[in-house]
Amino acid sequence: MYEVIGHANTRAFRVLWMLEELGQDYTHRPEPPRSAAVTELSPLGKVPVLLVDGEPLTDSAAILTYLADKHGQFTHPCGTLERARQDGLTHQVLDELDAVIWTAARHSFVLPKDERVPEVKPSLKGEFQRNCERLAARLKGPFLMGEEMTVPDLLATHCLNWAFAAKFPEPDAVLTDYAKRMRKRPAFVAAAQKAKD
Ligand SMILES: N[C@@H](CCC(=O)N[C@@H](CS)C(=O)NCC(=O)O)C(=O)O
Repeated sequence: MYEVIGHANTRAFRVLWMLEELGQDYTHRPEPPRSAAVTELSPLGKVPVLLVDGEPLTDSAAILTYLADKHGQFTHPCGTLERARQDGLTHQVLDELDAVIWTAARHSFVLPKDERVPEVKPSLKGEFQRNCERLAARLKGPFLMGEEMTVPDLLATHCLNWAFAAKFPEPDAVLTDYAKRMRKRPAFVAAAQKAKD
């Protein structure tokens, strides 16, 4: 019933990890972004795409939220204050971590060569470090929301790993320890294996 489109070394990793956490069956098609197969399913040509009974869903945060709501795990219920706080954290991670690393990636290899401004990267690295401190200040327990792992934990851990691979400065001990703990989860390890297959 679920098919994940996009290589595990892209944001598709987030969806693979969530499906592993949920113990759901899925198939995986590691199609590259902007390929004909992806563009047919997603108007922007971006990955991940999740096919649910053949129906395409796009955007990793929307997909994780859908899966969490549908299976009643890794989320607070809709319409609660806790859910609004959880969604606030999701947006904080997207605005302050994802967007900053993505801008660095765009100016490294995504944009056409004549549109890249590599000089922006030191500024992005500084901004990322400050934003990590702001996220660490909101860490309430073993997970961002406290005792329960929720959608923003998957997004934040993925961003921290991505930043590490992109040679961004290491965040402070609080977030580094958090990311190390998250990476040890069996579902994370199973999803990471997909990147090596
Ligand atoms: N907000 C989207 C971003 C998706 C995205 O930009 N994916 C990258 C791969 S990680 C991509 O497909 N890039 C191709 C492009 O920008 O044209 C999400 O979280 O799914």
